[in-house]
Amino acid sequence: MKNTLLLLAAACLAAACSGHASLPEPFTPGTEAFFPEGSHIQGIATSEDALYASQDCGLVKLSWTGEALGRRELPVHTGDICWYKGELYVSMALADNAQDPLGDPTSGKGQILVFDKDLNPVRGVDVDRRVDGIACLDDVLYVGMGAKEQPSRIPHRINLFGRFDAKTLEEIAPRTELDYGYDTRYGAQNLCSDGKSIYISFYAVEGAPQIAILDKDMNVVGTQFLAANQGLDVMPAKWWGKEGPVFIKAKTIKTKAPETPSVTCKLDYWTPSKEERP
Ligand SMILES: [Ca+2]
Repeated sequence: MKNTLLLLAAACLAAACSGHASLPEPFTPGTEAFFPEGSHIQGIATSEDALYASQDCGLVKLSWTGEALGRRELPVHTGDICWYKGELYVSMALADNAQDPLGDPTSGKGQILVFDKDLNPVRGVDVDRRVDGIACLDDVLYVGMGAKEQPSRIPHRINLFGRFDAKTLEEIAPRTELDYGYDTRYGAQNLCSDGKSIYISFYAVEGAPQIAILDKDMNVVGTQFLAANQGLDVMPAKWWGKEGPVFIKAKTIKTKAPETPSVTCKLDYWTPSKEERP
């Protein structure tokens, strides 16, 4: 009996040391989770307990088996999101679409809003530009601020990024004019971090890598080919493989029928290809 218990303990220890919890199955949530008249998915954020998604009109919370756990409507353009130390950070654009039908992200103002795990507002700060694309690394929020110069829908090389203290939301560094070597349309779409690097997904020009990989000082250290403009995040570390971080990306599934609009998304995993990892 004693030997059996010892063997059992050894087996449990080996399982704990070797590894990794099984990844949740890729899934497509039911359409009831989303705002049916909202936009495509703008961003996703992972916690161990839930998966969050944003549409232009608000936030959505899902279980890892795809159940709808809550929604919060927001009055202005809700962009990319990130989860950090138990809070959900949201990049917002305050542009007036009636006056700005082309949706140029270099006009208008922005906000960074913070919510608790149940989507209750906690704090926020105004920003002098629209913001979209948000990730946190070492208590610093990295935030996309669109193209440096208008009109940003025209292919351009320079996009602006800001850095903010995650707790106080104070801007703590000079803005970065980022050129990762390729033209982009609009600014950053999604930012995420594996705790070491920042991954930025762009609408890149044809043939260019869509992902720029930066170190914490915002130096470009690599690129990857992946179209992921509707939500990209790193899975919590308990689900990483031996090769390192596992990413999750969202692709919107949207019906266009005006009488029965609906939105959901297909969620899939992705791992950066080795040769292009920093
Ligand atoms: Ca993000």
